[in-house]
Amino acid sequence: MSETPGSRAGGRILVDALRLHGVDRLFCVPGESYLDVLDALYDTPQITVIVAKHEGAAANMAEADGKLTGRPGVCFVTRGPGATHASIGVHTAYHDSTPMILFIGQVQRDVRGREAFQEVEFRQMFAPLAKWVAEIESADRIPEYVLRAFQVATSGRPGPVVLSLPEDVLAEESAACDTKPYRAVQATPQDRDLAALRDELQKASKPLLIVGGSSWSEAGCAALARFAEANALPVLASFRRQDLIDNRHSCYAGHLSLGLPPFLQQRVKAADLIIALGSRLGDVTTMTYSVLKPPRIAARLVHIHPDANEINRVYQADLPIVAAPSAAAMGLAELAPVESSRWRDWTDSARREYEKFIAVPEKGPRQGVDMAVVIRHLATQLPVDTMIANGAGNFTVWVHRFFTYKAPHTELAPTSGAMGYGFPAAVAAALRFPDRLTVCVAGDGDFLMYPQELATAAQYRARLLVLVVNNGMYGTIRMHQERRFPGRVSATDLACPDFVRLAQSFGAYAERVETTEAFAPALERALAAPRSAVLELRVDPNQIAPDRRIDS
Ligand SMILES: Cc1ncc(C[n+]2csc(CCOP(=O)(O)OP(=O)(O)O)c2C)c(N)n1
Ligand SMILES: [Mg+2]
Repeated sequence: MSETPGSRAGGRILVDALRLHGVDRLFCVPGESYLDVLDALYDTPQITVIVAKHEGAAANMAEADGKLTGRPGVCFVTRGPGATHASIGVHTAYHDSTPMILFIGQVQRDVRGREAFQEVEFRQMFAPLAKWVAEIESADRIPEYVLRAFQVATSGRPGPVVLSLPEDVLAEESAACDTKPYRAVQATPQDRDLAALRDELQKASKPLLIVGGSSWSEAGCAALARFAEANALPVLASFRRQDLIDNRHSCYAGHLSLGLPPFLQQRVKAADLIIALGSRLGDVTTMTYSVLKPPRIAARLVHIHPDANEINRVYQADLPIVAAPSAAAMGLAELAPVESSRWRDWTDSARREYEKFIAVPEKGPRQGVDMAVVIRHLATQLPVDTMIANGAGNFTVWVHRFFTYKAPHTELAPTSGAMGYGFPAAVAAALRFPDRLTVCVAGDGDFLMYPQELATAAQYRARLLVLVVNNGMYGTIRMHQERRFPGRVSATDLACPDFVRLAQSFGAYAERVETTEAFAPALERALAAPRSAVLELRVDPNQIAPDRRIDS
């Protein structure tokens, strides 16, 4: 301890700063490089420390926590090995515009640049992955850097910040003063922007609202629904932003996802006014820029985005508006509705097409569990605030098509397409909202990225349900392989463990489900279990997508 009154070790200054900025939980894998932080946490009961078993999982957990709360998810890892593992969560936070801060224990200052033990130059490593990356070079400046990290992560287009912490900076004593708590700064639309948008609507005959982006508030989502309803606007969700409007709403018309069905392609192409609200109109949402062709789309374009740098980046907007999506939605909901009778049929037919699309197809798989029936069952039987988490793989096609998201902050799905995201995200969700149900739907390949996080779920008593969709392969890649190199299966088979025994060994409730009929009773038993549950669903490997088989 220091003699100087008011002097604190860097680790203590840092943890005090976290508290001051409202952090109540962090995810980590420990390392000797940040012992001073761990020591300060020892007597900081206000911050719960969740120790994951792999930094990839810890970072995904922090990302999911940031996605659910709108406040930066916080993760701590150690030097090169920890940071390289954790980088996937930073990448996802960037693509998903999620506020997140990754703190990395770094080698001490006087050995920097010698390729010291586990040393990496993080400012270079994270330059293209993070919204901002910095190394704190003196304990005196910890409060300043941490405040800026929170500010950058949450303002404008939210995203990940990486702070590197040399070990001796964390041990250094300093009389540095705390800062004020951060305040997220968001742009609001100007009245003349809103009036111009209303003029655009008045001139339109086939308007379409494409919603996306992050950090929507519940009030923002409610305003979005009011605006759509008052103007009878069809609403499409950007890639993996399906929870912004209740999918049962009469204006909701579908999801701009991978493998976009022809009816949605045509709908987007036929619109004469696109209002992109919060969405970047990215690669997947636009079917690799084919349904909306840059630089000028056929329709008029109103582009509302929180980051001025996104405006005219790819698409030339007729009306650019810099505003946070929720603030924009609230402004739009206040506008006098325009006369919408001329596009009633357009909106109603969009809804009818969507409803037809989510009905269970008549032709199901030839064996095993029918995922369309399973996901429709979940959609109709689970509480409306159930959180659904997934990673990447063809199993997600069933989830995104047949599940109806009904409330904000119920979809935990990486727009980055990162396998392994869903399960750690679900653990974080179950810990954040223990009174809500959390369901992770994972492919066999997807789940095998971080199955050991069952130990984390058990350790912190997170209760969640995992559905492992077992087709014995990396189905997505096999699908692409069959298209380009038919019959030449290479590196896409999976040798799976016994998922039931694996889950049981971690103390979870587990069952194998082999038929569609067996699913509903197994689900009931799993939900009644007093701990986390894993249901392994055996599915037809040839049924590679809801409407496509490998063998025909
Ligand atoms: C971290 C990561 N590694 C690799 C990929 C490439 N990839 C995308 S989907 C996929 C297969 C997923 O397999 P599985 O989870 O079993 O789902 P399935 O497609 O069989 O339904 C792979 C390897 C990825 N998206 N992310
Ligand atoms: Mg699979």
